[in-house]
Amino acid sequence: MTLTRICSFSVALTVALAIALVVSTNPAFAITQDWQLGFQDAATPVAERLHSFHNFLLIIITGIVAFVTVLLLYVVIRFRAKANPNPSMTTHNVPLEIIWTVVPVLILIAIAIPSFKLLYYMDRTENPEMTLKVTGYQWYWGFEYPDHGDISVTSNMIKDADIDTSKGQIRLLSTDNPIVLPVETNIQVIVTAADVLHSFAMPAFGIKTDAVPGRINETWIRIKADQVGKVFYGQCSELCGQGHAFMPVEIIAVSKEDFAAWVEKQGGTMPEAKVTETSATPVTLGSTVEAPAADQPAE
Ligand SMILES: [Cu+2]
Repeated sequence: MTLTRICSFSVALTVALAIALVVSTNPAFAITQDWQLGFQDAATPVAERLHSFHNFLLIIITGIVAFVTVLLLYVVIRFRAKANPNPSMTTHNVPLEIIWTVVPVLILIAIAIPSFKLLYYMDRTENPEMTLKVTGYQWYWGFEYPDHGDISVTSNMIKDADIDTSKGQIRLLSTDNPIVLPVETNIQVIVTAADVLHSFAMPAFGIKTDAVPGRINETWIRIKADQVGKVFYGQCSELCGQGHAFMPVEIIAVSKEDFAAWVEKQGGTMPEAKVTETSATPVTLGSTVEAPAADQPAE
């Protein structure tokens, strides 16, 4: 096999691999599909950016793997004992050594800059319109809506025997109390745990945040407008004991109007227009968020 052939074969393989991994399916439900390649569809801007960062890295690593493979094959064939009976005694090549030091450094810088930008983007939303408090328990999730009259919802997995597929329930993922979130809303999510470590993960939202007893971690969600009516599933992602695999998260994305109706049904109240006084709520952690709703009780 000539070097040109090896090269073109590697390039073809690289392109095919990249296309196969980048192309994602378009599931009707926001869950992982059989034979799916790639991620679940992105339902938030964070997930969108994570996917494009992933695709960017995929191109870089595919290029590196292809380059190293071609180089190795070339060396193995060209410099084998039969083809090259008198090996060169060269031990140093200054320009080459500079290149193979500088190029990897440049590649790492090219990765680090978008990586840090994304990390800070994912960290928190500057203008939260509402807060969702998530608490991990052994082995279920508690959700509170402090801005909506302290609604509190406990979500347990539906047991296998009680799963009703005619209602669209999914084994190991459906819960008895799915939580409801509005689309097009900056939702500040604060995550904690009441017993051991858990992790609140929702693949379609691009979030996975550790739930640590005695501490509050923060993340955020803004569900895109075209996701109305979709049901999203996530799971605890920190080994938390015997029931770890049985504490799914089920979130239904609804329009703002439907969310207000749901809040009312839960016995909560929609917050009035936000006041501009300084927030006294500890959950804001010294951020520059707007003050909480006027009817939010002091904590
Ligand atoms: Cu857990």
